[in-house]
Amino acid sequence: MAKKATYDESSISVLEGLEAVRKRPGMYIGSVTRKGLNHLIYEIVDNSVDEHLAGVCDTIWVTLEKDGSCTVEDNGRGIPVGMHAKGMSAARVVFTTLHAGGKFDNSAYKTSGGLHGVGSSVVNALSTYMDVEISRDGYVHHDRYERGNPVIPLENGLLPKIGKTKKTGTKINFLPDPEIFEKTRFKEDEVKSRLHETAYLNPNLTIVYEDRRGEEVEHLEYHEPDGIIGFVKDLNQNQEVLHDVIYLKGESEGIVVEAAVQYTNEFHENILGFCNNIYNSEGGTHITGFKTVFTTVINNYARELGILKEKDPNFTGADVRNGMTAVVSIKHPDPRFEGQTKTKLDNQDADRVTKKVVGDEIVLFFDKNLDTLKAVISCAEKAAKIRKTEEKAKTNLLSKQKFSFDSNGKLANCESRDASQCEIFIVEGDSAGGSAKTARNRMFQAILPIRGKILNVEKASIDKVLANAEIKTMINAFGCGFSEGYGNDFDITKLRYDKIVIMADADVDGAHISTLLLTLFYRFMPELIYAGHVYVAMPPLYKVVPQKGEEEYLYDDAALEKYRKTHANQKFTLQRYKGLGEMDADQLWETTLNPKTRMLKRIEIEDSMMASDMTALLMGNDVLPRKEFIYAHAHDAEVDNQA
Ligand code: 0RA
Repeated sequence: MAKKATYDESSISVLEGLEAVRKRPGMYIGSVTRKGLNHLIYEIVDNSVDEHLAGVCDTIWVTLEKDGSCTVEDNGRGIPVGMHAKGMSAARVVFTTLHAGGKFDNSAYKTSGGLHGVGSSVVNALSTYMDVEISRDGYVHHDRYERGNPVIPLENGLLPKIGKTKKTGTKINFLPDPEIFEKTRFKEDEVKSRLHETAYLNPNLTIVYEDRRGEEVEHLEYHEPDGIIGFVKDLNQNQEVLHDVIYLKGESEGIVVEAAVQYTNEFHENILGFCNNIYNSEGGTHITGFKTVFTTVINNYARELGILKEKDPNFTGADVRNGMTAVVSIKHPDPRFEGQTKTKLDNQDADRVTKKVVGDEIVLFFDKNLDTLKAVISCAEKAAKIRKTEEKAKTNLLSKQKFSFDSNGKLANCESRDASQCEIFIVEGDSAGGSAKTARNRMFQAILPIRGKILNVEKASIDKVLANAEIKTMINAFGCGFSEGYGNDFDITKLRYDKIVIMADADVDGAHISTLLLTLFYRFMPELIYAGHVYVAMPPLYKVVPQKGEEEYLYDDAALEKYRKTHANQKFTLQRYKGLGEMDADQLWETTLNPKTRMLKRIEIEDSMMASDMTALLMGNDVLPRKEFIYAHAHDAEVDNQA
């Protein structure tokens, strides 16, 4: 599979380990989708962050280059270049050996992040080329690899020197290999969000980001001296906050625990966990410890203050976390992770220590800050009240309407009950809904027309949301229930459709409807989005029929512009579609329903930082950013190639 690069006899052939990485890249970086692609950058940046944690590096430069490569440079000590026991420069050993708990596992190479330079060899194996410049001991040392193979001859086992310097540091430039990755364009929003996160977690670090790929260079500097306090403030920036950020820090059993907490008057929680500065998207023992102790402490106070009477049941954990935004960051000498993606912390001592540190510190804090305590308890009271209403509404909803497709008048369901084949289209407007019902393949395509604007779930209370006829119909049709911060009854295995497709016009109203639906899904059925079941249909704006040649659908004005240029001397008729309602059944089938010819964009949420930004956007009162979001986001998402 790997093409052999041409290289000189004195160089070392690809080590078996790197071949293994190329054969099963997913095992080393999670996936070969764009998520895995961005991961290459983080692997390299994390090594530089380790150098920062060792106290010898204060700036990291990350540049997305014009040729599609990425450069990561730091002003640390520089990777050691001297002779290694393996008989070659230590730097080359770092880039060509997999460090799965092996040779480098000694204290000289180990800092709090783990093994130093780990991951560099994986990135090397998956890059068309990797170019390395190490400034150390007065010289710039150079090395270069192609698909993991060294292509520079060593000089007495050492790297050639290509210049003199007084500085120290490491500069790594690599180009992801299109033989490995489905897409090789780094996704800038996700990279920026991750780098910003890294800056919050390392308050003394500056990260300079530059994107040189476009016509204009984008230059940003991330420096967050307030650390995780600033992180929480920024997560809450568009929300009404109820108090200043609470900051806690302590140490026990050699584990340092740090947390920042702030409540808003929103009906949801957002708790992010980090271990050794790495984000744990699935949480883990530090997060469960944090949640447990918070619940205990708040219930204790509520009883002490007489807010909960003897006969009252305790607040649930979800009640207590209603409105909470928190960042929990621990430093652990020996982190262990569970799960496929290794993003869930597994150390039992992290649970115990987080409970102890947060428990002790939060009591010290609340004893001195009664107003904040009362604000927090009143959030829990509000949540408990809503939870009770919700429990009632849910019982009604499920008992009266359980899986009763026919009673949902408007839903034209499909015949197949094989969920993996089925699709449901949520169509704006009755007339488009009517055409869609005629046009569809009734075997596997269901149509649910919705009228006008559904309720904005961010603004409405839960009982109102559940009373809304269209929302009820949707929840019933999908079949998996819904979840909210107050108990999770969502069961994705019951989902009746593999694809949930939002079908709205390509205008402002259409964008608004899409936004409202996405908000609904994100709030009440987020797993649908995370598992990639939610799509937006992309109906074309134009159809061109040339006198000779094939007719074509064009999806935006840019495409039309391009068509006009490339068909300058040809005659063609142009049809503009004003909306879905204007297409006849055949056109609708061809452009938005037929899996062979339609364009669908999958909605993706890369990480909680982005998700949180997204919520702010969706919740905010400004219409423009929301509209921009929908268009920008749909643009970034994957095109679903069915054919
Ligand atoms: C091994 C040992 C030392 C530093 C590094 C590796 C190192 C690795 C990377 C990866 C990116 N930037 C880096 N900077 C340094 C310690 C060297 C010493 O003690 O001088």
